[in-house]
Amino acid sequence: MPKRGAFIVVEGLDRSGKTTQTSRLYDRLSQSGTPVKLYKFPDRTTATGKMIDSYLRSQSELDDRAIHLLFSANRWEAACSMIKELETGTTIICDRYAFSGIAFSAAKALPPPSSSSLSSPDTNSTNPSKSISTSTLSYEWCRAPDTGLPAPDLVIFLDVSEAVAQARGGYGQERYEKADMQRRVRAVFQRIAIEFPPVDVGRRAQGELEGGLRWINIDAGQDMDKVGADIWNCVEALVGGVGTPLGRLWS
Ligand code: Z5A
Repeated sequence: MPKRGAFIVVEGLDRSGKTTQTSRLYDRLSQSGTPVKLYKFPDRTTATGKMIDSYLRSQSELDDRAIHLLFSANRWEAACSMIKELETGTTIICDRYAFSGIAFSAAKALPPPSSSSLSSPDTNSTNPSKSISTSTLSYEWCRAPDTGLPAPDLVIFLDVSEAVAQARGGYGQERYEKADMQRRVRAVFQRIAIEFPPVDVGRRAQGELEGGLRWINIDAGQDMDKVGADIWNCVEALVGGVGTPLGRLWS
């Protein structure tokens, strides 16, 4: 049976270098002759994407649940094409995906974090799951609309401290680009990551990364080339194709 394409998602906080690294990875794969497609969510060009864009620029107001469902719909719009591409051997690289959807929406229901406990990349510094699950915009509620979407083989989380992110130009003008919101988002990403088996950056033998979603944290505070090299270490084994069937998120 021919192998399908690999599905690789890059997640991270603001200014962690997602766009830089997904485009570098895309270039590297296409130059080497690997069939590859780059997605970025939200896709602001579609009908739902235009509503999302207007909300993010604070040009319109929407209920927190309505915007959450629009972000999810924006992914579902692309899901059929993504599945076809993966099944016909194209590798997909994706700049943000459903994990951002949960992180940014569930973060709204978190109590204000203390900067000392949440600004470092130390994943053991908080236990956000309790407060998330008792809130009205609960973690489970936020996860539900994306259940059944194509599941990535690998999620690369670009981990960057608040100080480093700020040094890269600070936060922009959009709705979520504020230090307090970014700290809450980090806490929810930490909650999401514990659902998946951890993998070391150096672990890259084919087969070890197949058969279910893997989550890898990469220190995105390093220089761009080193971050790119760490990412390549993780994805190299997958780019020849994946022998296991495409999974579905949380199903
Ligand atoms: N959102 C949501 O609420 N729900 C959802 O379901 C989804 C998203 C999918 C979309 O923003 C917003 O929507 C986002 C989450 C929310 N809100 N926030 N915050 P977006 O996708 O349009 O923008 P972004 O993802 O936030 O991009 P970004 O933070 O602006 O940047 P980035 O892609 O992570 O980084 P970059 O553009 O590659 O790099 C930023 C700068 O740092 C740039 O000058 C680079 O040259 C520099 N850089 C990058 N890497 C390095 C290194 N290693 N060293 C030094 N400098 C570097």
